[in-house]
Amino acid sequence: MHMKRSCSLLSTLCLIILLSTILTTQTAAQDSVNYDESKVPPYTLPDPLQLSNGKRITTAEQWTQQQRPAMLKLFADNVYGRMPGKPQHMHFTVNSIDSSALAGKAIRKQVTIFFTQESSSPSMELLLYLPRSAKGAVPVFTGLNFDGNQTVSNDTGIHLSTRWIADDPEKGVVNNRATEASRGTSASRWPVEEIISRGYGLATAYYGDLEPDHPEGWKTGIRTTLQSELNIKPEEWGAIGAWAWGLSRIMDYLETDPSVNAKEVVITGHSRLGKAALWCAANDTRFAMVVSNNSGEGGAALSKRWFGETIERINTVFPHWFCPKYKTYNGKANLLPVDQHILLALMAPRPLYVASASEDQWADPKGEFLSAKNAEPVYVLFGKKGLGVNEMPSVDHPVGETIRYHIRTGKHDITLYDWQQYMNFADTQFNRTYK
Ligand code: GTR
Repeated sequence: MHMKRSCSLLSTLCLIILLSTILTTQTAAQDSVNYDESKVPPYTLPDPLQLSNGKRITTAEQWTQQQRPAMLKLFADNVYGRMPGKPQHMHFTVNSIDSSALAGKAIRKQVTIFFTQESSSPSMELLLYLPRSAKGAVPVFTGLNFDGNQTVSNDTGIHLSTRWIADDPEKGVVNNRATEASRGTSASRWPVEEIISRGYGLATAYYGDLEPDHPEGWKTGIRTTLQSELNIKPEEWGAIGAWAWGLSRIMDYLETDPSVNAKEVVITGHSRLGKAALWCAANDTRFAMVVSNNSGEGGAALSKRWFGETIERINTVFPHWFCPKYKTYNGKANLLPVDQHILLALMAPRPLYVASASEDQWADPKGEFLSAKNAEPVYVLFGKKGLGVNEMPSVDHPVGETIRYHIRTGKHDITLYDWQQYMNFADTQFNRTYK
C-alpha cells in the first residue's frame, strides 16, 4: 500500500518534471538566439518565380504584371501591413534657404512637408543639402535619421527638432527634447561634406516626425493623426510602414524641386530605417537605387534562417513595428509565405546594395548575403547580373553588378566606408565620372 502510494507520487513527480522540461525547452527554443553556423537547421525558401498556381514565370513582363503585385500583397498582408497612398492635399513650405552653407560648398534648404491642406496639419521637416557648384539638377541620397535633423551635421543653421525623441542625455536629448548639445551627434553617420563634394545632394528627415519609436508612438504619429485622411486604421499597418510612407512623401517633394534629378534618387537606411527603406522602395518604384545598411531581421536578412535576431524577438521587443499578423509567425518562420529575398527581388531591375558588418551578428550578415543571392533570379529576368559570386566575399571586398554586397569590418553602424561604396555604386549606375 505504502509502496504503491510512493510509486504513484514518484510518477506524478516525474510527469511534472517532464512536462516542465518540455515547456522550458520549447520556450528556450523559441526565445533563444543562435550564433552557431553549425546549428542552423535546414530551411526552404519560397521560389520568387513560382506563381501561386505552381507554374513558373519566365519573363520580366510576367514578373511585373503578375508576380510582383502578388508578392507585394503577401508582404503587406503578413509582414508590414497595408501601404496607403499619397494624401490628396499635401503641400510644402520652404522655410529657409542658405546658399552658402558648409563653408560655401552647399545650398541648405529646410522644407516642411504638410500632409494635408491645413498648415497646422501633421507634417515632417525635410533637410536638403545640394552641391552649390552643380550645373543642373543633381542625384540625391535620401534616408531618415534617428535623432533629429540637427544631429546629422554641426551646421548651426539646421533647425532643432521640436518633436519627441528618445532620451539620451549623452547625445543632448533631455526630457525627450533635443537641446543644442545634440547638434552633430550623428555626424559620423552622415558624411555631408563628402556627399556634396562628390556631386550628390542629401535629403533627410527625422523618423519620429512620422511616428515616435515606442509601443505607444502610434497614438501621436500619423497612423492616428492621418487615419481618416488616408482611410486606414492604425492596426492595418505598423511603425515601419509609417516610416516607409514618409520616405515616399520626401520623394513627392523632391519631384517638385528643380535642383533635384528625381530620376536619380537613392533611398538609403540604416538598421530599422533600412527595413523602412526597403519596404518603401518595394512599393515606390520612383526610387532609382536602393541601399540597405545593416537592416537585419525584417530587412535584408532571411527570416527562415535561424541565426541572430528572430521574428519572435523583434515582435516582442518592438511590438509596434510590423502588422499584427506578423506576430502569428513568432517561432514559426517556416509558415511565412515569403522571405526577405523576395523583398529584395521587388527592387528589380533597379540597382540594389546590401551591406553587413562583421561584428553585427545580430543582423545575420550571411543571411543578408544569401537573401541578396536569392533575389538574383528576378534580376536575371531583366537581363541584369546580380552578385556574380556564390560565396560571401571577405571583409571590405564589395562584390556584384546590379546587386552589390559588402561586409565591412566593424560594428553595427553606417560609416564613411559604407557611404563611399554607395557613392561609387551610384557613380557607375548613373554613369557619373567622379573618381
Ligand atoms: C535592434 C533591432 C534590430 C535593428 C536595430 C536598430 O535593437 O533588434 O532589428 O533594427 O535595433 O535599428 O538599430
